[in-house]
Amino acid sequence: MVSRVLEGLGVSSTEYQQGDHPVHSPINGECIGRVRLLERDEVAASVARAAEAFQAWCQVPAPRRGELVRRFGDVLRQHKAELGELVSWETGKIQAEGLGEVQEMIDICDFAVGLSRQLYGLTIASERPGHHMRETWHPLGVVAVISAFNFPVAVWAWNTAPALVCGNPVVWKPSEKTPLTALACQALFERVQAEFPEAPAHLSQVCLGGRAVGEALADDPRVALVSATGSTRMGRELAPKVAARFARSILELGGNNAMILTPSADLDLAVRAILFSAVGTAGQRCTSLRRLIVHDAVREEVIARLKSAYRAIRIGHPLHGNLVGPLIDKAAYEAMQAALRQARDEGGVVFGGERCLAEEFPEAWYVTPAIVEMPAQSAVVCRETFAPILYVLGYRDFAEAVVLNNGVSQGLSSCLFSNDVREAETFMSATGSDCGIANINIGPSGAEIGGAFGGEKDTGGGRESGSDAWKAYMRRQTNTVNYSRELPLAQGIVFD
Ligand code: UN1
Repeated sequence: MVSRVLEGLGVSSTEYQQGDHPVHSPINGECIGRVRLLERDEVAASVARAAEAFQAWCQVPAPRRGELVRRFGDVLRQHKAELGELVSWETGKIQAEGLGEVQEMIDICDFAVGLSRQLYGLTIASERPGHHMRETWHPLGVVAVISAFNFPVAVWAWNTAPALVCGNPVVWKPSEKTPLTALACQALFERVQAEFPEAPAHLSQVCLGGRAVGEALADDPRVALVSATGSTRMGRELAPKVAARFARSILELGGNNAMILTPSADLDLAVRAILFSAVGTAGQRCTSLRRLIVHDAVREEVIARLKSAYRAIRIGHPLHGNLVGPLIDKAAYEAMQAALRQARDEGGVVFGGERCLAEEFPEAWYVTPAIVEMPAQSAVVCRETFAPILYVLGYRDFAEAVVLNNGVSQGLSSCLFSNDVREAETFMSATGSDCGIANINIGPSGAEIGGAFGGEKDTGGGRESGSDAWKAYMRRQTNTVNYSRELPLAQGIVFD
């Protein structure tokens, strides 16, 4: 099944069958491929090839670079169904979400194509007569992308489509848990690249591997930008390496996203939003809803409605019409159980959270999503556990709810359900949510590509995808041009 999809996408069996690193599908634990992981010293050769590609690619006009990305978007449209299915096999995402992820790739390609004709710089008024000032944006250099298992293809595309139109080659280290989707993306990309004589070889490369490969990319002086998505722990190790050589990083690390649910909210809408964001993707999005901060006046009702909605959720094979698929692996299941034990120790009351379908899928890790009523925002609530656990906290006044929202170390996404304009505007103001994303009357997950995506504090501060995130992939140059016959100095300095 998976081999048919892989071969249809252009991945050869030597690439996915001959390594010693097994790839297991979280759907049923089956081994769906064997890949070879690179050693640290093999990474240098890939970076060298990318550095050479940069010399040619940075000279191709940006709109022409955009044309290549446009074609890549077309090829993704043609292969959306197969690539989406492969995402499901490799991550356990349900079909709609696997397809959604490919759609996110298509969307960022479209965005980047437009961008390829809009890499605008400023003109700046000079204080000197006969002078012009302006700002120019130039290609940056080799971009390394390190991505996580949960969005195995979209996050690469968020970075790669803008990086390419900005004139940079990309070296990609996907998660060791999801190398097959990476090989498929690379095969599709190479198909498009073959149509572009001006596109140099090795414009896009995949370096399969673990931590050593990520470190080699972070340490290599030819890598100008490292865009890394993963845990806060990973970011803490990686960022100092990149900073030590004054290169750039874009960090998309942990989230611990909250919803404040107020008494004026539309509860029907809120319950649906909670369900998608807390339970969708089996709680394995960095934007998943993890904390529900609900006003005491509606708390009992909301919990009762949630419990009945949770009981009705169809859990099972993600390609068979269910709403929740498996966790990625046994370690994820164990981390979830450890969090639930700790929550109980900290006074939490747990609903759900058990393993299920173990007879049908003994090698896979399906769980019932958990709701945990907590007496306070204790240690376990402050930690990101990548599983469908929703901690519920009560509040009485709005200011207290905002303090709880901001009272964790992560700062990715947040949302407020309210029909009170004062609360909504306060939440989005300087004294409101401290997160990179603050939504009103929608959940914290499922962002569109048009906005800059990322967060503050332990989330790492990076922004990628939409808005002006492209600027991180280019170097800014300030130009001052004297078209006069004099040489006036700035600040009125006379030097003669
Ligand atoms: C992630 O989980 O790493 O906003 C990315 C969302 C998706 C991206 C999530 N567009 O939920």
